Amino acid sequence: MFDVEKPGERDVLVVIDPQIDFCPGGALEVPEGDQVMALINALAERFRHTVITQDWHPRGHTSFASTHGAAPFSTTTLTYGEQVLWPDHCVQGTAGAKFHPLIRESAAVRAELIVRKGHHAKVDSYSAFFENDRTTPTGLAGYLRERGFERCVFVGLALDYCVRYSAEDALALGFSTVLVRAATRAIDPTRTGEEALAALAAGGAVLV
Ligand code: VGL
Ligand code: ZN
Repeated sequence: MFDVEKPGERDVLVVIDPQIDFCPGGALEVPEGDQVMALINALAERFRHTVITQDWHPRGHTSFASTHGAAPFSTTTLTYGEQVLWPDHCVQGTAGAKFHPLIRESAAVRAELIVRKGHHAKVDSYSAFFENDRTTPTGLAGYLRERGFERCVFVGLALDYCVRYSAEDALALGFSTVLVRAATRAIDPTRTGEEALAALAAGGAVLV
């Protein structure tokens, strides 16, 4: 069994979107989002390998409610299917798109790769592996395979969107998939957060 205290050479810590806009006071806040940062840093010190994703949208991105003159948290149908419309967040180069200060000082210093996603103006990307059209790859799967990693250990924000989609894709791609529950938080903990945990457990992810 996987022991999170003793990660091996083929295990990689995948830190999803530890950004200021997803923390309390940010543009798309995740309740208690800031509370995962210290634990993520502690994990990154134990892992031999860490990669981080960064939500990184151009202004006027198709996932922004403002782009469509719609209300934040409403949904719309885009060319690739249903899309939740978010408040403007993680705009490229803005303060809110930066990593949380604790991450900047520690996990981000150790990270071997930073994957930016959501940079195509007309496609959103929740998953670290595929954009929301479910076909455009970010390149992460190829990177991890080429480096010989076998197990992805997920932490970060938000459990019900980017962490869930990333972990589900990791399972589908054949990686052993672990979620460290204490190092993630959901945008909606009681509804979509619980659904995410149930779906990941049912899909074969190990929750620790
Ligand atoms: C995320 C919604 C929009 C996330 C990113 O990191 O979970 N959620 N963009
Ligand atoms: Zn986003």
